[in-house]
Formats: sequence, structure tokens, C-alpha cells
Amino acid sequence: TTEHPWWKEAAVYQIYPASYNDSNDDGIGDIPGITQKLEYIQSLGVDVIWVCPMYDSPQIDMGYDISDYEAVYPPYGTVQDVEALINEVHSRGMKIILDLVVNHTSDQHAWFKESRSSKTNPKRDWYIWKPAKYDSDGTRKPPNNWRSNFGGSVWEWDELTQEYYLHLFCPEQPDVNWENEETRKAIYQSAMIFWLDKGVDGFRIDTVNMYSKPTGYPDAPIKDPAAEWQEAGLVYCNGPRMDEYLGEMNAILSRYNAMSVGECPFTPDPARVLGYVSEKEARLNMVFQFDSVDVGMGSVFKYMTKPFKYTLADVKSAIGRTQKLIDGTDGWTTSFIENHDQARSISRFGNDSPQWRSRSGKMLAMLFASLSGTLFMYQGQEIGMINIPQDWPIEEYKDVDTINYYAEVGRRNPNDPGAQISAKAALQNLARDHARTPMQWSSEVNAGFTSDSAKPWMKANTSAQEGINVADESRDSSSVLGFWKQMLKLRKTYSDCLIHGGYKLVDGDNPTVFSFTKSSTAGHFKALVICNFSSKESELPLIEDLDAAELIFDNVSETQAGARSTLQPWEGRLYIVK
Ligand code: TEU
Ligand code: CA
Repeated sequence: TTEHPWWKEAAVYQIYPASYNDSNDDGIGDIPGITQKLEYIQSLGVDVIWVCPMYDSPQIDMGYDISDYEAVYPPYGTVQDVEALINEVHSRGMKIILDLVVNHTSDQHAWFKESRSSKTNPKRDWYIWKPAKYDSDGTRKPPNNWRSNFGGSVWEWDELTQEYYLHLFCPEQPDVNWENEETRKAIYQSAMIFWLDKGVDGFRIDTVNMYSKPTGYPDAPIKDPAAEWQEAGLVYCNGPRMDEYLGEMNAILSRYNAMSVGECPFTPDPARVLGYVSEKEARLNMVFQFDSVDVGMGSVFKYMTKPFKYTLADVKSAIGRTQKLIDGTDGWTTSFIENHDQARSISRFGNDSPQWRSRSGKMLAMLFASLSGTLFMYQGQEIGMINIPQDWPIEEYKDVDTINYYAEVGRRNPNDPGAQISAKAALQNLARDHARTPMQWSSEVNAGFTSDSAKPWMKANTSAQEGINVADESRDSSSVLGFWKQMLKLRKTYSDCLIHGGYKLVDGDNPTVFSFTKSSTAGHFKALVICNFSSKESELPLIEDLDAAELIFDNVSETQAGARSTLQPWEGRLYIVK
């Protein structure tokens, strides 16, 4: 057998600290709460945990605004708690990666406080400061028309020093100036080496392609003529010095044999992606491409989905693009459909009605656990968690992106109350909040995330009382949870085709059935996966390989199966073809 680096066959389980497990009943999840659940996590069959930002932070963007890389947000615990978590994970033979957020810091980071204090401060150049532009009538304008990821301009005016600073996300998240070598060294030391020395096994690297900004900061093309600020991701991502910066980071990571997975938005060009993940280029081990999670999103604003529509063909081509990345190349890819920035996959791509949610959740598990690359699962996905109930008022949504978007729609349509109603409908499908409700451990009021009398920071989804919780699903091997465990085992058993194999779409034009094969690298056998993306029966497609295929896994029980030439609603089948 071929030797593979440890991170290729690993299944990674992502944890959102605020919402995982509250060990001291203050309503906020915490690090000791994660440590308490390691036995459960290991029982899933995953190898690595990825912990979302637990660093000290004013929490404007749930910890993606870091005020001190070397401290832990007090409600989550202490540096000692993280050290204990690292040790516990390692003693179980698992690994742990942290979130590395270094495109920006919090505006409360000591570096930014100094930088903004005066134009002559030694750290002035650690962030991106630019003078104003002026209209012919003397109106002050920012340097360009870029829209921030969370709405408004990316430029914030600073009264004290009379300049703008850049923030691709919230104004409280100023972008670091990566052109300054001293700044880069400080980042590497504080955000990376500090934690690598404590034994972490790598990083999920936030917005990894935004560090190098385009020369001259050109305006973005006008996509939305009515808007003041334009979506500019394609302009500011993948700037000219990206490869150089990632080379520097990789030199550090390699010293520790640490893994890296970069978040890579706004990068439609596969050649550019391959440049990041090619083994020879030694930049990143792998990235998260956005093809699959962007399916069904608006092209100007992601929430503009009126009506919320996509076709199975969109799903097929998105998955095809990320799978092709390893086709005859020295690159590596990832398989994922959920994370803390995405609504729940059953609600988006399956059917979350009581009748079909378990079946469609299992089908999605089969699909994504059969794709090549390193597999990433998000907390709650393993029990088939679904979106927030439709009748929750907007006030229950807490994400800054949600709140800003909803307010912006109101501001831009003052005489049209319908605008906010459709904004709410879009958010019901796509808001990041859906991923952030507390993990559902039991059917108790707060889903067992915190005590019944505590007030969780986000309300628990009432689906916990409808059987979607760890306690109930652990007792039932036919649950989504039981299915994921079996699927993760099969993924290892058939790693040659499921993790490393070559992906080939079959019966590509079928509008309701998604079928593909995964050929083992050694070429002896292949896997055939057939998924019915419909709440109706579909005909089993006529696929040549089926003649020699052995059905090894199915999400429909024998009693429900019916005629084998008919696919049941949301049925998923996994065959091995010898
Ligand atoms: O996300 C960056 C990103 O590009 C998006 O997925 C982002 O969520 C979207 O543009 C918002 O509409 C990363 C983190 O995953 C996210 O949680 C942070 O908010 C963001 O970076 C800023 O650090
Ligand atoms: Ca707590």
C-alpha cells in the first residue's frame, strides 16, 4: 500500500465552541465542555477535531475578531483548558487543529490600538491605511467601491488620524498589512508558533486567499447599479504575493509536520486552486472551495435567492469541479457540505420534513462520505440537525451578517415592507445562524446543551424534541447517527476508491438521480453511488456497472425497499463493482 500523509484519510469533526457543550451552565459552550465529549466524538469514528476560534475576542463576529491570539476568551476557559484538551485528544490517539484567523484582527487587538493612535506610531503600517479621495464638490470618499462581506464599504474613516482603514469584514475587523515583514513575523509567532509549541496538529486557515491585496486597489466592476458598494471578492482575493506568504507559512507548518486547510472563497479558476494545493508547490495541504456550499445562492448578494432555486445539475457540476482537482494532479481536495457559515444541508439539499429528513440526511451522508479528499463534518450534521423553525422571529437570529443584511434591505427599501419579508425568507434558508444553534444532546428544553434552567446564548432548535438528538439516536442504530458511523467505517474499508479514487459522473443528465463511480487508484474495483434527490420514487438508472455490482450499503431498510429497480424517495445506494 502507498504511504499517505496522515491528514489525507482523516475524517475531521468541526466544533463551534459557543454551541457545543456548556460545562458550567452559564449558557455558553466552553473548552471543558468539549473535553467532556471526547468519548462521544471518538465513537463517531473521526480522527481529528477542528475547534473554531476560542481566542480572546469582543465577539463581534463570534471570535473571528481576535484581540489576543495567546489568550482564550474567558467564558470559554483558559489557555490551560486548551492545553488539557490537546493532551486529552492526543491521549486518545486523535489530533486537533485550531482556526487561524490572520487576515484581520479585532480593532481591540493591542496592535491595532497602537496603529490607530497616530500616523507616526511604529505600528501604523501594520494595518492598511489610505487617504481619502474627494469629489469635485469636495465630498470625502473612500479609496474604492468595494463592499464589505458584512455590508457597507470596506473602508472606515478614522477621525483622529484623518485616514481610512481597510476591513473586508466588520469595521471591528481591520485587515492586517501583510506587506510589512515585521507584521508577518509577529503573526507567525503569536498566532501559529505559540499554539504549535503547545502541540496542536495544524490549522484551518481563515480566508486564506485574502492576505495579499491587489496592486492599486482598483474599483470592482458594477454588478448592482443601485448599490453604493460593489461585491469585490474576485478583485481582492488571490493577490500577487499570496504564493510567497503561503510559502513562508508552510515553512513553519512543515517544521511541526502540521496540516493546513485553507478557506478559499471567490476562486472559480481551478488552476489557481491547484496552485495552492499542489504538493510540489508546498503551500497548503488542501482548501475548502465554495462550489458546493454556494449552490442556490444569489450572485450579487448570497441571500438574494428569490425564489430559492437550484437544479440537481448545479449540485453535480459543483461537486465535479472539486473532485476533478485531484484528477491526474499532485493536489488534494476536501469533501464537506456544512460548516459554521452554512445553513443545514438537509434543509438546503434534502428534505427536512419529519417524513424525509432522516432518509435524506443519510443519503447526503453517503454522498459526501463517498467523495475523494479529506472529509469534514460539522457538529450536529452527524445527527441530522436541520434549520431553525420557520416561525422563529428575526430576533432569534444573532449573526452579524444576518442582522446587517436584514437592516440593509430595510434601509434600501423604505417603502416596501415586502422586501424585508423576502429577506427573512432568504435568511430562513441560508443564514449562518442555522449552524449555530446549540448542539442537540437530548430532548430536554435546552437540548441538553446547558441545564434546563440556564438561558443558552442562542435558543435550542425545537427539533431536539422531535428525535433529532444524540441520546435518542444513540439508542437506534437506524438513526442518522448510526448511519454516519457505518459510513465512516466503510470509507476507511474502501479508502482506495472512496478517499483516493477517481471520480466519474454517470448518467449525468438525469434530473433527479445523482450517480457517480469512484475508481480505486490500483484499478481493481470501483464504488458506484446512486442518490435519489427527490421526495418521489425514481427509476433506477441503467448503468452498465450495475450488472457486476454488489450492493453494500443503503439508507432504505429491506422492508421499505420495494422493487429494487425503483429508487425510493431520497434513497442512496453504495455498490462495489469488482
Ligand atoms: O468566512 C469567510 C467567507 O468568505 C465567508 O464564508 C463568509 O462567511 C461570508 O462571506 C459571509 O457572508 C470566514 C469565517 O468562516 C467566517 O465565520 C468569518 O465571519 C469570516 O471568515 C471573517 O473572519
Ligand atoms: Ca459555559
